[in-house]
Parts: sequence; structure tokens; C-alpha cells
Amino acid sequence: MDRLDPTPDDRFTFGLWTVGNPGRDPFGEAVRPVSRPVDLVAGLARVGAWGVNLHDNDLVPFGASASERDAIVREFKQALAEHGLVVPMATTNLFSHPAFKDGAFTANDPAVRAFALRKTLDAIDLGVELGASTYVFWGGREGCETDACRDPREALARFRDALDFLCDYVREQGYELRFALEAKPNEPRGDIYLATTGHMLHFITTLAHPEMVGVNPEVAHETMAGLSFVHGVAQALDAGKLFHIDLNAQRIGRYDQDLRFGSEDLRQAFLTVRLLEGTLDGQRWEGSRHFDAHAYRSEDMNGVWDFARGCMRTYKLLAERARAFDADPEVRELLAATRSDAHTDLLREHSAEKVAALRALTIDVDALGAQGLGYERLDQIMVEHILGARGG
Ligand code: GCO
Ligand code: MN
Ligand code: MN
Repeated sequence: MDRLDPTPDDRFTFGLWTVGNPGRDPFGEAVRPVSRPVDLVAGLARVGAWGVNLHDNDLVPFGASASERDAIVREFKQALAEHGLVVPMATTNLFSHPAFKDGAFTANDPAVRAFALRKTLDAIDLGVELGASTYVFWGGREGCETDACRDPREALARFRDALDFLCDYVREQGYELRFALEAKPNEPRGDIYLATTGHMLHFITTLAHPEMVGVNPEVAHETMAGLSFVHGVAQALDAGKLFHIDLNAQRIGRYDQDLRFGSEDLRQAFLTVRLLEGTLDGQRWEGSRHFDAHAYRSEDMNGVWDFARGCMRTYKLLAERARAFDADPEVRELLAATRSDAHTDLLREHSAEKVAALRALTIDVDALGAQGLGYERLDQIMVEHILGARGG
């Protein structure tokens, strides 16, 4: 076995919609056949993924009868058991049907909101039946082109009502399920409400059951907004709210590209893996490493599996590089040189004595201003680790 072969401990997952993406775009038709979910499960097992995630309609077609649904779910469960794959996360498609053109939970028409709520109840039941412990809310259509259509505060109130309703449903059913809110600034709407992970983190504090709700940051979405993905993920971790993560790649200023993980901005990818694997502080984040990406439109199904292998391989390579970087004596020395324990007890937990001691402290600000920090050297060493020029 190759050291880069994925193992269940890596917790790599893909969505049915990712490896099943047929390559349709606004300018062209599908370039790949639509695969059956059971075949995607087999393919994912073959490339070494641990789990598969899904929207309700990735598995059960919109409008299927109860008996059709049950037959499909039975067959899918058999495929999961046969190939040893789990379903850690599920979600609802609240964007494809034309009824959702004005949004789902935030739409002006209460009939649309009722339909969205009912569809989500069913999709939660489906996810839990398949074993999911995380339920993602990506409000793809929860936005607008013209803000004349509603007060944005009304949208927030409606979205809050829906989440509170659904949290109570989960509690009442006794499900072990947590919600993860996924932000995106735009596309498919001109503007989507709660545009970034930071917006979501605050919104969660306004919910009736904030302890049940966290975030699902996506590389592409934070990058579209020109933000640092690593900072968003770090804030979610700091808040104890990183319930899921969507890994992919993206260039600033583009449409949502959902590219193979690590295929753009290797530095952000490296820093993300470093954070998730805890190579700096020894604290590994235990959630799924979920790839919400799809193969280039130039690919046939062989290319799709190359894409999936590439996501996982690059993640594992970056994890190796991050471990080597944080173990590099020169890196540790450079980092140690910028910090000390002097006066740190004065910097937290206010008291009148500490205020007096702070005022009495002799601080040579000119010397501080004149001191170089060695971050050029540090950054170059990081680049050399990423490029494989250091650290074995
Ligand atoms: C996108 C989103 C979606 C969601 C998915 C799960 O921009 O298309 O990232 O892929 O993650 O719908 O909720
Ligand atoms: Mn995306
Ligand atoms: Mn996503």
C-alpha cells in the first residue's frame, strides 16, 4: 500500500453530486452520462473514499412515490454495505425546482416556504435513515436580484423560523443530528443572504437552539468573496462551530469554480490542511474531509476518478508537508523568536493592580519598531516545504 492511499481514518467524503456531476454549465449540455448512485458508491469505494454525502434528490428523484423511494433507499443501503461506505452528511435540494426561484425558506410566498419546510423534514428523515449525523443548509436560492422585493431582515427572520422549527423537529424525533450552515456570497442569486461564514456564526447566536447549529465553510465561497478561508475556518473552530467543511479550489473574482482540492492557491490549501490536521498545536479536527468539487468539463468518467484521487492525494501530501514544516527546527526557532512569556499575565483578566502594573511597565517602543521579525524567511521556508525542497 502506498503511503498516499486513503484510509478510513482520513475521513474523506464526496457528494453524489460531485463525482456525479455530468459537466453541464450555463453555456453547454452535459458531457458525461448521469451515473446511478449505486455505481457512484462503487466508484468511490474503489478510489478509497470513506463516505458519500447527498441531497435528497441526488438519490430519490423529485416527485417519486413512497414505494419508489423505499425501493431506491433499500438498493442504496445495500450498495453502501457491500462497499463499506458511510453517509456522514445529508442535505436538501432547495434550488433546482422552479418553485424555488424566489428562495425556499425566505421566499415571499408562504406556500413556497411550507413546501421547503416539508421537503426538508422528509430529507432529514432520509438522511438519518442512511446514518447521517450532520445536516447541511446551503441557501443557494435564499437571496435576490432586487432588494426591492423584501426587507433583508424579513429574510433573516424567515430563515430563523425555519431553522428553529427544524431543530425542534430533530429534538422531538430524538435524532442525533447537528445542522451546518454553508455561506456563499452570490450565485445562483445576485446576492445570497448571510454571505460568509462570519455572517453565519453571528446568525447562529440568534437561534433558539444555537448548540445544535454550526457552519460548513467552503473554500470556493469564501474565496469568491475575496476572504481568507483559513481565517474563516479558524474562527469557526474557535467558536466550536466547525461542524463540516467543503474542500475545493477557486480563484478570486470568478464564478463558483468548485475545482479539485489544491488545484489553485496551494498556500491556502496547505494552511487549511495544517489547521485541520493540527500540526502546529497538536489538535486534529475530527470531522469529515469533504470534497465539494467536480471534475473539469474536459473529462470522461476516468477523468472523474482521477479528479477524486487527486483531491485525496493532494490533501495527504499537504498533511505530510504541514507536519514537516511544523517539525522543522528552523521554523520552530523563528516562531519562538517572536514570542516570550514576559508580562503575559498582565494581558488578561483585568484588575486595578494590572492596570497599575501595565502603566508602570518600561516598554522600548522604538526598539520594538526597529526589530525585524523574520517572516520573510519563515514564509520562504514554508514555500520550500510546499515545493518539497525541504523536510524530506
Ligand atoms: C454550491 C454549493 C453546493 C452545496 C451543496 C450541499 O455552490 O453549489 O457549494 O455544492 O455545498 O448543495 O449543500
Ligand atoms: Mn461551491
Ligand atoms: Mn458546498
